Amino acid sequence: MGRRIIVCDGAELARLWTRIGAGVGEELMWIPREQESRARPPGFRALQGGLSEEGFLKLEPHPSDEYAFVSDEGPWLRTAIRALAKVEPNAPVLVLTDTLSDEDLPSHACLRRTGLTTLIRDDIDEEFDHLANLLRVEKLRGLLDQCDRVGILLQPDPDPDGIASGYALRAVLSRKRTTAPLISFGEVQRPENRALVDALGIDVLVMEPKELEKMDGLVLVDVQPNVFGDDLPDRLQSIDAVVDHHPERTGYDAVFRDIRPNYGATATILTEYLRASKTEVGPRLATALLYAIKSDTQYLGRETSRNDMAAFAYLHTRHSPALLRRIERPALPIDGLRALGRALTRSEVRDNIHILVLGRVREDVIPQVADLALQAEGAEWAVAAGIVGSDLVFSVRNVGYVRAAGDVVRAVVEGLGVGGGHRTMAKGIIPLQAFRKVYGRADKEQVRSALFDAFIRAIRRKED
Ligand SMILES: [Mn+2]
Repeated sequence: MGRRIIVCDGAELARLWTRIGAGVGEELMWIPREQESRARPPGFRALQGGLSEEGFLKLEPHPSDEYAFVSDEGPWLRTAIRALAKVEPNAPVLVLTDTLSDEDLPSHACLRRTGLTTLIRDDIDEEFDHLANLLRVEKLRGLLDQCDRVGILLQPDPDPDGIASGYALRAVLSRKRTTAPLISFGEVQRPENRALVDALGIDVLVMEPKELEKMDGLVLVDVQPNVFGDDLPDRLQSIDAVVDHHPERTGYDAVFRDIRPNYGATATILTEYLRASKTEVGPRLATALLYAIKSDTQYLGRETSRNDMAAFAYLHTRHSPALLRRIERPALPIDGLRALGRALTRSEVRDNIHILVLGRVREDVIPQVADLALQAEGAEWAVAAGIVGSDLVFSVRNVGYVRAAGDVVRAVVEGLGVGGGHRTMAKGIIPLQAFRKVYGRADKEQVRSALFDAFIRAIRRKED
C-alpha cells in the first residue's frame, strides 16, 4: 500500500479537511495562498517547492501512492495535475472541487472528480431522512403508548412482506407477542408464507373481524381497510395507524398514516423506522425483512426504489444466510423426494420445456421441484405438477427472456382453473374434476401430455 497524499489549496480548505476528519494514514499537505497568513493548519505541512515538478519530486513519490487535490480554482488544479503527471504520469488523482467540471481539468491517465461539500451534503440529507422517520416512530409510539394490547393486522394469508413488517413494527414499539400480536382474518397457507412463519417461529393469530374489539390499539401493516370489503366493521373504519406501500385508499380514518406507494415493500419503510430509531436489528429480524423485500420486489426487479436498495444493503450485512436458505429452501419430505425420483426417470426436455409430474405430494415440494427442473440443459421453461387435495397444482419457472410466465399460466388454466404470476414465476390450480371433464383421465401420463400441449400452445400464442 502506498501513501495517500492530500494537497489542499489554502488554509481554509485544509481546516475544512481536518474538521471532516482526516483519515488515518493520510499525509496532509497544504499550499498557502498569497495573501493568507503562513500559520500552519494543524496536522498539515507545506508542500516544499510548491505546485511544481520539484515540489512533487521532493515527496519522493512511489507508483503506489495516490493523491487528492482539493481546490475550487481552475488554474491551481491544472498546474497541480500537470506537475504531478511529469513526475508520476499514472498517479491516481482524486479531485475535490465544487465549482469545476471535468472539462475544466486537463486529461490525466487516472483522474476522478467529485464534490467536497456535496459529499457532506448527501450525508446530511440522509440524516434528515432518518430524522423524519424518527419523528414518525415517536408519533406512533406516543399514539399507542397507553394501549395494553396493540393488534397488528395483516392481510388474510399474509405474505412475507406483511409478516416481516408486522414483526418489525413490534420491535419498533418494543412490545412482545402478547402485547402486540400479529393478526390475520385468514390462516397462513401459501408455502412461501408458511416457510417464513415456520423458520422464524412467528405466531399469526387468526381471528374473526368482530374479535378486533379486544384490541386497545389497532395498526394495519402492508394493507388498508378497504381490502377487507365494503361493509367494514366499526373497528376497521377508524384505526390508530396504517403503514403500507399500496396506493392510498379512502373510506376510513387513521390517526397516523404512512403510505408510500413508490416503495417496493412495506418492509423497506419498517427498516427505515428501525434505523432511524436505532432499534437493534438482529439476524432473525434482518432475515425476515430481507426476504420480504426480495419477494415483494421479485429480487429488486420491477417497482424497486432507491430506498428499497438502501434497505436491502443495510439488511444484507445483518441477515443470517443459513436462516434465509431455510426459508427459501424448506426441508423436503422424504416421500416428496421419492416422488421427484420417479418423475425424473420420465424426464425429458422437449421444445425447451421440461415437465416433471410428481403425483400426490405436499404442496411446498412443487415450487422447489420447478426451481430444480429449470436447471436442466436446454430448458427455457420448467413445469412441476402434483396432486394436492382434489386439485392439480403446478409451478412454472422460465429463464426470463421468454413470454411472461404469469401470462402463459393464465392461458393454460383458462376455463379450467385459476392461475397467475410474474415474469419468471407462476402457479396454476386446476380442480381434478375439471381436468377429467376435458381430458378423461388424470393419471401422470395424461397430465404430462395435457400440460405439454397446453404450454406449447400458450407459449407460441401471439401477444395480443
Ligand atoms: Mn407488500
